[in-house]
Amino acid sequence: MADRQLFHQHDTTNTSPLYLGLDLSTQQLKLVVIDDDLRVLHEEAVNFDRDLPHYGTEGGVKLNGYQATAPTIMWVEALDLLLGKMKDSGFPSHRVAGISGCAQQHGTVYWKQGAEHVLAHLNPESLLHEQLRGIFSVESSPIWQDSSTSAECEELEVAMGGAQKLADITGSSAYERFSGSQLRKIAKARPEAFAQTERISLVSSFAASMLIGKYAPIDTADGSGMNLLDIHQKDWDDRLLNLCGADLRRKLGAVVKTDAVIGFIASYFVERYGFRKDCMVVAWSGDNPDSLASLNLRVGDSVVSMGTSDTLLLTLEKATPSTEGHVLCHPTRHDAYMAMIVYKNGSLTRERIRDTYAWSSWEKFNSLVENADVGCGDRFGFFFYVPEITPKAQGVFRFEHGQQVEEFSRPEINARAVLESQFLSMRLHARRVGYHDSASKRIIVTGGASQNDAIVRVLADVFGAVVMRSSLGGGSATLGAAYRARYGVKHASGWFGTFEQSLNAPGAPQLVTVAEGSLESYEKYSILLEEYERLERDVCRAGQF
Ligand code: ADP
Ligand code: XUL
Repeated sequence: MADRQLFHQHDTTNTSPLYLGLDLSTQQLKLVVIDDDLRVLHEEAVNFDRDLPHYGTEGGVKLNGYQATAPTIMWVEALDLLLGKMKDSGFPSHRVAGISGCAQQHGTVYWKQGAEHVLAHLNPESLLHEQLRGIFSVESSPIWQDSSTSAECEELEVAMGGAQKLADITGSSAYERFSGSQLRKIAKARPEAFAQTERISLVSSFAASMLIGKYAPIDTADGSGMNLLDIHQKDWDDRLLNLCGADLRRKLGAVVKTDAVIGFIASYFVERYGFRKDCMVVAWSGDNPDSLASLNLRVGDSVVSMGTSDTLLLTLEKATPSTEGHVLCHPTRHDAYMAMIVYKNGSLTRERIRDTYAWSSWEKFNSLVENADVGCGDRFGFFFYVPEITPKAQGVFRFEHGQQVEEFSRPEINARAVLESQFLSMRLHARRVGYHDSASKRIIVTGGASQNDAIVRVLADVFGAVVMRSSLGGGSATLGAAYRARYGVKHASGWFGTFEQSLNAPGAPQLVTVAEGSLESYEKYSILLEEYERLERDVCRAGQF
């Protein structure tokens, strides 16, 4: 995809604007460059395990029982590494008019007293991680894979009058990975570190803070993943703030709309990497909101993103939160909301089945999937290798004709069962966040695993859906960020169209049909879904954590 012209350092004649989208995801920091016609010109990435092995992460994470963290300073080092790669290839950073980004949701970053002063005086002669080392009052950021805050979640729900009451305000009942319970845990367990904290950022606003050389505000879409924001008022809820730590309104700062321009790029990046001084930075958001922003969707479309986590996303005209799934402020429409269901056992779980039963090859995994029958002959598998979010359960459970068994007799059953189970769960739980279950609807797939045709065919069959993929490939959250960067700059420069109108350009993504499920398969899976729902209830009892 790289445009050779783009890296001709001496081509000073071309001054047409470029926009950057970044994504600080679980496993990597990614970047995409687009032009004013929305054409993708270049993609780049830094992989945390491979490119920064001295931090010792696995899949970008450090796991310790139910705790999941990432070294905050690793993310800092990744930013210079990525921009350094771009500079070395001759990237014309002077043409970049706007940058935005997104990040894994819910994770938190704790800046020590005095940190903003350091951010405002970064020296371009030395690297960010050399200057920001020691600046974080909590050095390991809790991330979305953490499930160590069940006690705090219960306390929050009780204090607010129940799970539904909390969901009515914040869009979600209490979830372990959400920032509110994480803050409450740190405030209680590490009161000194909490007291020394000047500012708390989400991973998204933390990365944006480095780019603008001052604390960046949290945006309303990613802010909806904290159990602290009133999604109707689009402001913090003071009762929840008080429950989760002292002085939180000050420590979290104001929230902004996701399309806000939050500042110009800091001089560090101008001097070290050649960005122009008037390069605007648009608020960063969560990776799921930006996945939604990257697609030219029609009313009624759903998005299934299959990255490290699996998620199902929908646009909602009205917020009707329940105790399942999440309702977030919409990233590109001020009058709408976004529904989301999240699974921790996504790609890494599929990989584990592939490695155990298919010689670590997707090709072999796919032929196993295609050699098993629809419904696996009345067999179901629940593969919650890590504590699952939807539903809340852990462990591996296999059932044959309603009876629990240790192992299936044929490897192909495991390969198909993991996919059927993941997609039946999506179909079951999607109904509870506003998905109208019927055949022939459109599902747009994104994320690494969306490139796999066998996986996509099972999804189409389970939902009886027309499954479509963007013509621009799988990494759509990064692209959503780039589109928002372009829109934010245009809007700030006096263009008054909507975000959706801004996507009306020659390079906009085309949706291509990749699989069509039939009414017949939809009906078959409707019957299987009843059995699945019953077994899921048993699994939740047996796999409590
Ligand atoms: P992130 O959530 O980190 O942004 P990506 O969307 O880049 O993740 O997806 C990464 C995942 O995609 C990997 O963990 C890998 O298992 C999965 N993946 C990549 N290619 C395939 C494939 N051909 N089939 C199934 N899964 C794949
Ligand atoms: C969303 C969630 C995950 C992360 C992954 O609630 O926990 O999808 O955003 O990056």
